Amino acid sequence: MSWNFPSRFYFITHRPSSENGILQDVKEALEAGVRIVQYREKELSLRRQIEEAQEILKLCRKFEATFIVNDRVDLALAVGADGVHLGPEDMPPELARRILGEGKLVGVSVGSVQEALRAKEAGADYIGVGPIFRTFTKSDAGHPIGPGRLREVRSAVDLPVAAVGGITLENVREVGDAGADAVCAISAVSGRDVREKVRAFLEVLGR
Ligand code: TZP
Ligand code: MG
Repeated sequence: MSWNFPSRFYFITHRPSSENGILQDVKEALEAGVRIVQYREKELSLRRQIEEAQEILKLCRKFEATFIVNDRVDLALAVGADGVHLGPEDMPPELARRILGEGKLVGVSVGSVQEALRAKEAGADYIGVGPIFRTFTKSDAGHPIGPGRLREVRSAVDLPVAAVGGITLENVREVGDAGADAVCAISAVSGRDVREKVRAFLEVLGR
């Protein structure tokens, strides 16, 4: 394993619950100490996504943070992002790798040991594991797998692991103890006071 998350909180944008706008949210997360940001946009036109992603990339560069684009390999390449994050409905990771080359990061969502092994085989640089707990943020997230399954995935696959789904300040320690290298939390940090909420997570996680 050569690459690992540059911060233990992995920030994901979420327009529906943002009160101050995505750019402000990203800025606050970076100010709190986040060094990996994912642009996850399910509403805007591709043209608007390109414009917004370019702005987020500028912010990430200023803080020397890694910038990942969710779902779209073309958008990631077009704006010069550091990588993509792909789920089961997106481009297969092998094909994304063929397009992006070795110099970009490919993250893959998994929910089981088998899927994690497949992601490793496909050349993933990291895996997003979840949903750990019940989530209302992603309607098709599937059944919660729990910290136990997270631990199994962690010990079966030698890849950096980001845990996602229903993670809060109350349960994040348990998630860290189960072996997550980083955590993603959307509802627990979105809305207002993003900086303070993210900072509280980083305090528990230690970086
Ligand atoms: N992938 C799996 S669950 C999820 C994503 C993007 C949503 C996480 O949001 P929340 O609010 O932290 O449960
Ligand atoms: Mg996707």
